[in-house]
Amino acid sequence: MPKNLKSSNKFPDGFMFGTSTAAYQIEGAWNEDGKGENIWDKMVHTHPELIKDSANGDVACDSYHKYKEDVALAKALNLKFYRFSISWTRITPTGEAHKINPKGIEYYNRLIDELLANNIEPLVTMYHWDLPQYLQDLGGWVNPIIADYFKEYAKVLFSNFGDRVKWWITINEPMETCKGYSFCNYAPYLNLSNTGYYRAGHTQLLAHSKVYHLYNDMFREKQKGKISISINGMFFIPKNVDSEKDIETAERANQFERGWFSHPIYKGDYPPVMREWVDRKCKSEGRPWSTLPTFSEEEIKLLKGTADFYALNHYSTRFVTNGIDPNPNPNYNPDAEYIISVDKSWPVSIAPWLIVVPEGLHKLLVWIKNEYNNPPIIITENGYADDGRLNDLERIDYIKSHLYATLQAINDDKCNVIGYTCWSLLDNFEWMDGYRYHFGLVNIDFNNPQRPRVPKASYQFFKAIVTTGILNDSVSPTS
Ligand code: GBH
Repeated sequence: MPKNLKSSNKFPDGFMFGTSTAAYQIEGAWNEDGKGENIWDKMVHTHPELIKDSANGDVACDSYHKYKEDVALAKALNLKFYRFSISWTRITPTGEAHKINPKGIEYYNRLIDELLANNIEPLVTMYHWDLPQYLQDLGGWVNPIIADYFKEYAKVLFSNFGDRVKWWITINEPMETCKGYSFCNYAPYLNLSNTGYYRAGHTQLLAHSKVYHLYNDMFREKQKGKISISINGMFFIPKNVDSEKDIETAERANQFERGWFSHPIYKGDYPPVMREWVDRKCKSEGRPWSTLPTFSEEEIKLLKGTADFYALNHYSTRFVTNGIDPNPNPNYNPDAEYIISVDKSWPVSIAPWLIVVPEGLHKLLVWIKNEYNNPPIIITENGYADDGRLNDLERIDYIKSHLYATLQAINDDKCNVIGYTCWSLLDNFEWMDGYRYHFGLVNIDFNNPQRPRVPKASYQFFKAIVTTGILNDSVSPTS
């Protein structure tokens, strides 16, 4: 980070700041007030050994009971919006929309009203990885019928909350959902290899487009909201910038990582390079069909143009070179044939995958601008993991440098970034990593039944930026 900010240090008027969270990671109350069982409930209870320290989200931050405290913390930060997700099985315990749980509707009504009473806009994720167990038993996301269940669920949400919710995310990080079907990274913890991986993605894309059209057809005129899907991933940069091969490989890696879900939504179909590589590989393996499903002409038409803004979740960056990794990281799709590496100078957080490369965010924002015709972008997640310490200077550095990268993209490259969301307001349940990694601006002691909330140094730091819209000298980069 340069000492003197060359780029203007002021965010554009109207730039929106928020924080982000997800139902299973904070709510707790896993079986209260009629909530049904979802795939995370099921996995943590039947296979606790899969989660670090056998932790679970049964209580988590207890936000189901303490949501007013969370909103007060958001209010004191001067946030414009608060991103949270709705627990599908609180609304419909089995995932079937003809069986609604009124207490679930009441909970989110109270939360939304509390936010609005404090002048904070809700930005609502419909699905953040907690599929109803009943729908999983039907096959989960590899079964195309789940797209219709999702649409019916979305109809319940628009009908009940759309009068007050104007920002919607259909699905959080569809690529990560797929890893739960192929690489055993998350619930439902299946290993269906690339067939499961791509099928789960296909159904999610169709589910997203159905919900987008449902909104257009039945709700948009009256409710006037905006809808997108939060797309995540590493950014890949060529290891050797002078190598044509590395440049081509990085582009292919980015298409497999991010184009997989963005290309259908912005251009109508899977990225050509992905189609070509997966089909060729499947053919060489002697498979009768490609593991990457195909969309019908009609589906392509329905997919194209189904994002009102680009919702980007981003944490880290990698170098790539061409080739087949002799020690493949099971989290990366082998079909894309690239080898990842890192620069030794890049700081590593407590979470080994979260390596700090702010210039990656800058480059990624420019990539999105060029690839998808300069869409409005909201960064719907960005944040840093540590051990939960209150004097969290590394988190401050991370946020500072990533906000500076965002300013560079806006000022120097005219990227249309309209919002930034910090993951997360509170320390929370970090999926397979249990409570080892903390991402909050606010600390929670998970051994204390009261789950006391204690703001960290980064909370005060973020508050100053949110309040002034300026990344000013007192918060200028330190390194
Ligand atoms: C987000 O996912 C989630 O939306 C959120 O729920 C979560 O709490 C937050 O980030 C923080 O993790 O380099 O091979 O080890 C981030 C998803 C998790 C994807 C880590 C990449 C590492 C792959 N990322 N994963 S690897």
